[in-house]
Amino acid sequence: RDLDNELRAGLLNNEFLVHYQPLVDARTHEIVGVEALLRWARPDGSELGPGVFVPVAEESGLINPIGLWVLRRACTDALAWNIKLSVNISAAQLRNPEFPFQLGQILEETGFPAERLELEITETCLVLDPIVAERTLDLVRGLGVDVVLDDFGTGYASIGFLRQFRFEKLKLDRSLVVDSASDESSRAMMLSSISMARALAMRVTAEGVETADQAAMVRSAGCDHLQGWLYFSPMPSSDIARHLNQSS
Ligand code: G
Ligand code: G
Ligand code: MN
Ligand code: NA
Repeated sequence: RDLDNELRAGLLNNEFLVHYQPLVDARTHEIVGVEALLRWARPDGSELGPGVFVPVAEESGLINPIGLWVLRRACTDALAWNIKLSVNISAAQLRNPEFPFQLGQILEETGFPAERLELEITETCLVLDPIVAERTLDLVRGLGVDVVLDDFGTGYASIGFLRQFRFEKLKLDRSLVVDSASDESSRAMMLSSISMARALAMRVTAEGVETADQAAMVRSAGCDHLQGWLYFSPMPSSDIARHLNQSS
């Protein structure tokens, strides 16, 4: 409850910020996109990550205005970058019937091209209320925005589930990437996830790539895009602009 009041004040007082982590092409290592990651710089000088406060904001519904703030901020920051932008969306946002219309409004206000935006959702967003989720995702796609299944390999997402929702992309969870470098059964699961994604015409990103060994393995397994500390850590928007200028 206390944290919830602080979050409410934080939104009014502009205490949130968005960092961006690049995704690179698995072959060329060029930056092909960024993932927007929310941070909270509190008045006492401490910084909190979304893992701590997003669950609280989800419970109170405050994630709805916070999530819209993130989208507006990220679409504004990334407007001049000629790459994809991924934004994480939580279950409560996906359940909000207003969401697709608010998203359309933000695209219009900021002038951000819908084809460059992707929304990252997790399977928990979908299992709670698959019918509402499917309708919302249809409206989102109608705007021209892609949908990405995040954290794949941590939960229970079945093949039927992937067929039903037809994601444009799949993100292999960090734990799967880490474990498959050392463990045979994790590697088998990763390889079958990738071939399944291919069969369904989905692109695949490996996240949490920290070592050259992991990178070699996920690349040879057929991942299209790589993300992780080996390449880039999350950084402020001004640093992204600098990296993009250097590589062009
Ligand atoms: O950046 P960090 O590792 O602290 O992120 C922890 C979790 O918070 C990740 O699962 C990430 O998907 C989620 N997250 C980051 N930014 C946002 C955001 O803007 N909205 C939502 N709903 N989740 C976010
Ligand atoms: O759940 P989601 O995939 O959205 O979470 C992304 C989170 O993973 C971000 O908070 C980011 O800080 C973190 N992250 C990004 N790259 C790495 C990495 O190479 N290793 C680890 N341990 N975490 C990472
Ligand atoms: Mn994510
Ligand atoms: Na993830």
